[in-house]
Amino acid sequence: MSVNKVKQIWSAGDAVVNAWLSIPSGFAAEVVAQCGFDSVTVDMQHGVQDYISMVECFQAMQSHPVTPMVRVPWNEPGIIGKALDGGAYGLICPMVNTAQEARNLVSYAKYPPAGTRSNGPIRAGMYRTAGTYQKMANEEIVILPMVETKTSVENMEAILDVQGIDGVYIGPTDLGLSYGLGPKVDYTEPEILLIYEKVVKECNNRKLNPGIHCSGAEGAARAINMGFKLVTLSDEAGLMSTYAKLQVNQTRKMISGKA
Ligand code: 3PY
Ligand code: MG
Repeated sequence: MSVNKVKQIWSAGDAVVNAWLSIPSGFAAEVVAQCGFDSVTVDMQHGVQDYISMVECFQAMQSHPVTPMVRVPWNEPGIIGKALDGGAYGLICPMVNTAQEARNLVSYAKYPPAGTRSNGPIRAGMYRTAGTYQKMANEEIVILPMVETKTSVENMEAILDVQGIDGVYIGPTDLGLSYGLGPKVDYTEPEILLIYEKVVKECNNRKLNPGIHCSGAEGAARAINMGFKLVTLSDEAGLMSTYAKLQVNQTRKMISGKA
């Protein structure tokens, strides 16, 4: 059986509920990691995260049953190898537009002969006894290129045919922008839903796992019902600000007698 909870959930045919960390704080990661998520992703692209804060977030979530994942800032071998060395067991990569870019991503993330990742799992190696990490990393690390442009939709089948990916991850706001819509997260526009249906169908045909960024329970449940196998529920900054605003507004209404 896989040691990666995300892969275990997929093997059982179920959907992964993923958290998203924008705040560069081990304590924020610790709070989120005990909320019942299956995986927790540190966002190094748009989150206020750097390499050290990513490592601190991974350390903080280690005693909780979640898969540590990262969204790297770009499809670039230096940061991909370094993020994996820091302990990521899942890799989400933005703006993968072609099959060649997906092949590059796989190559950066896997040790030879499957890829070109350089050896040195400084922290990831400590998850297991010395020398065993490299033997299982190629199989265990989840690789999800992001489909988030018109070009990537046009190349979707070729991208999904690339050996070594575990699925794709939809970035709805970038995708919408490239179609002249939005930006927003939980689209219900038919033209975008048709794309989602195609992603799910083509992934199913190849036993791959489609993932998508959502803004909360409603969009996430809708995505899972459509067949998505990994959903992100906003980021912790979004969840915090939504709940804080709700409480502030409720308090003000109550004291002015309008509640
Ligand atoms: C997008 O919506 O474009 C994303 O990348 C989600 O984080
Ligand atoms: Mg994006």
